[in-house]
Amino acid sequence: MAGRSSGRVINSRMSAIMAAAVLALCSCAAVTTAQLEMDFYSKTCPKVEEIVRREMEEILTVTPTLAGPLLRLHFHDCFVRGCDASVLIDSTAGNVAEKDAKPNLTLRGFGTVQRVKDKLDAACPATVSCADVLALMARDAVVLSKGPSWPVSLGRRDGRLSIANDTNQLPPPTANFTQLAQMFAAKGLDVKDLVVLSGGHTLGTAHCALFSDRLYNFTGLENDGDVDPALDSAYMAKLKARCRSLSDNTTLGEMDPGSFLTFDASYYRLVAKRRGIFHSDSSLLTDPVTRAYVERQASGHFADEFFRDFADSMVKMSTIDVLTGSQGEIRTKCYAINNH
Ligand code: HEM
Ligand SMILES: *[C@@H]1O[C@H](CO)[C@@H](O)[C@H](O)[C@H]1NC(C)=O
Ligand SMILES: *[C@@H]1O[C@H](CO)[C@@H](O)[C@H](O)[C@H]1NC(C)=O
Ligand SMILES: *[C@@H]1O[C@H](CO)[C@@H](O)[C@H](O)[C@H]1NC(C)=O
Ligand SMILES: *[C@@H]1O[C@H](CO)[C@@H](O)[C@H](O)[C@H]1NC(C)=O
Ligand SMILES: CC(=O)N[C@H]1CO[C@H](CO)[C@@H](O)[C@@H]1O
Repeated sequence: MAGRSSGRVINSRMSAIMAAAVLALCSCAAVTTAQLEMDFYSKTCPKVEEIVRREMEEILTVTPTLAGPLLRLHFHDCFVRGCDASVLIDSTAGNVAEKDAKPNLTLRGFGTVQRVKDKLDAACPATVSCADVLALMARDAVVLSKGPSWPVSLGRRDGRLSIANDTNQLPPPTANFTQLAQMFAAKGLDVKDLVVLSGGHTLGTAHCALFSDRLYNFTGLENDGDVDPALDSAYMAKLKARCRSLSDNTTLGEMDPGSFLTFDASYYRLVAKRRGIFHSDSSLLTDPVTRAYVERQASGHFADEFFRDFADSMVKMSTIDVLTGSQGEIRTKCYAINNH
């Protein structure tokens, strides 16, 4: 704790020095940067958190299965061009956006983000960014699924670019530990963040097509025996009964069967039993540090610790490369950049 807050003091001092240096060097007064703040909207939209929470309660009451997708949207946003709501932008005639890249095919919840944004704009027009809306909705999705809460500092600005190719910064489900650790490090997240945030897979569902290589085509042979040896064989039989072929791209499986709507530590029990759904999940057993964390959590006695860790890592993830100050814009429609 002490380390973190003194780090923040040093950071803000350094950014003050850097800002002074930038001002001295150029006349680029047009772009100013700032820190995110807890009370960023206290004067301009004091009820922002209340409004988001109330909408989220309604959304998840009607459609509880949206908790997972809304958490995942924030993850995909932050890993690609920073948490700037670029994940929400539609492609245009001249540009293929992130949404239309392969990893997007399975994203959901876009409509509810706009619904919350519209509610906020009715209360405080053109004030709250879509990026902040995503960060708040992800937090509330976890809270309302009985998971931990965390403070969401605000003041993110919305980006004006969304490029399909940039989604290659998202780890694929086939990733091994080395790739995962590298892709997280590239976003300023460490191996502990990796094992902790992977616990987000306690919520939601996955398409067979994203893990059926483990059942039928692990080495490219395309037959029933070509299976991932890292997957528990009893569990494999269950998954094969559900995902009947390599070409099935419509069937879904619960990632944490039996409690996929509840945020808890049971993900680690699954992974420890070699029942993680993706190769990326099972690869957490191949590194001694992440394996130790998985096994500790699998014991079921340290859920409070996982909750605190998840909150801390989400605070880190939700500030990756944010735009602030006069960077970017406050979008009106989350799915399109503003017309100037
Ligand atoms: C470690 C690297 C990660 C990989 C390789 C990965 C991969 C995936 C894949 C392939 C899906 C299935 C999507 C579908 O078939 O519909 C998925 C779902 C999901 N992921 Fe991850 N993910 C990772 C990290 C994270 C993180 C950091 C979070 C959030 C903290 C997260 C939250 C989720 C959630 C909640 C779902 C369920 C979405 C739904 O129900 O539609 N994932 N992930
Ligand atoms: C796509 O991204 C990769 C790596 O991030 C980069 O090397 C490549 O040049 C990009 N391709 C295009 C067409 O921009
Ligand atoms: C992890 O995957 C990368 C890319 O596919 C590969 O080059 C590397 O050898 C793999 N590492 C291990 C330890 O399997
Ligand atoms: C099976 O795996 C190979 C090698 O990874 C790949 O080229 C092929 O497209 C896969 N087949 C299917 C049907 O996905
Ligand atoms: C799913 O598979 C069907 C039939 O194989 C194919 O026509 C369709 O384009 C696929 N959909 C996606 C999203 O890949
Ligand atoms: C939700 C969403 O925008 N899905 C799009 C993902 O990309 C495909 C094309 O690759 C589109 O058809 C989907 O509409």
